[in-house]
Amino acid sequence: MITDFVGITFWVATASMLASSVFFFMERGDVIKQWRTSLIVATLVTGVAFWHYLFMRSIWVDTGMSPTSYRYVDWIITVPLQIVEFYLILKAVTKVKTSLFWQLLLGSLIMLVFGYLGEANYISDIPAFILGMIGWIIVIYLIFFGEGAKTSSNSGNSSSQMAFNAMRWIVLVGWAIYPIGFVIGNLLDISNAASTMNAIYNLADLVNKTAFGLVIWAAAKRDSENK
Ligand SMILES: *C/C=C(C)/C=C/C=C(C)/C=C/C1=C(C)CCCC1(C)C
Repeated sequence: MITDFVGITFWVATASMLASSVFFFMERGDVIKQWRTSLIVATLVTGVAFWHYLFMRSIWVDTGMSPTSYRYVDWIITVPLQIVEFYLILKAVTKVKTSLFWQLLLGSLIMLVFGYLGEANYISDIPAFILGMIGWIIVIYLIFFGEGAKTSSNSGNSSSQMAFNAMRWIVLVGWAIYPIGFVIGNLLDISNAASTMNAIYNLADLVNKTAFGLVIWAAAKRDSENK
């Protein structure tokens, strides 16, 4: 239905996830070997999201309810894959401690598990939100000040540093769209809270999955041309 604005955002996100997947997959052959896995993982991120968006969209259009479980199942797969990307783009050019990967993973899982427990009403929204924020802050700390930041600045590869830098700003600014959606959908008492929250989450996924992959693609191309 054309009057269902939120339904349209689900539709656009579905199409974009498919288009991005095809693009990243096709481009993988056009970059040097070290970057290929990163492009394949970018394909997996948008591909897994495409799959979930097919279901999320029909739940929204058919029932008018938030597809909370599908959304969190999608995030619990795609966010760790993006964490893998941070690790891979460093590993493509330098030595990285595997503990960095586990710490990033732990932070992102704390964020998502508490977000879900709040949205699915297993625990109250405010503690869920605060604990979720702590998980996100752990990730931000690691990539801006901790082990991740150190490894990137010591890598001596400008393409990898460019990608790392753009990706961490996506995690700071792009990821900030999600807690805004959570607050609007769960903490504020406004009308159309569920619609607004879903439109915001859909926009956030577009930025954070497609743009995130594009940044990796751009760095991979640049590094391949320099070789
Ligand atoms: C592809 C999907 C992505 C990148 C999903 C990211 C999700 C978040 C950054 C969620 C963040 C949240 C908080 C920081 C606080 C608690 C509520 C959440 C789970 C919405």
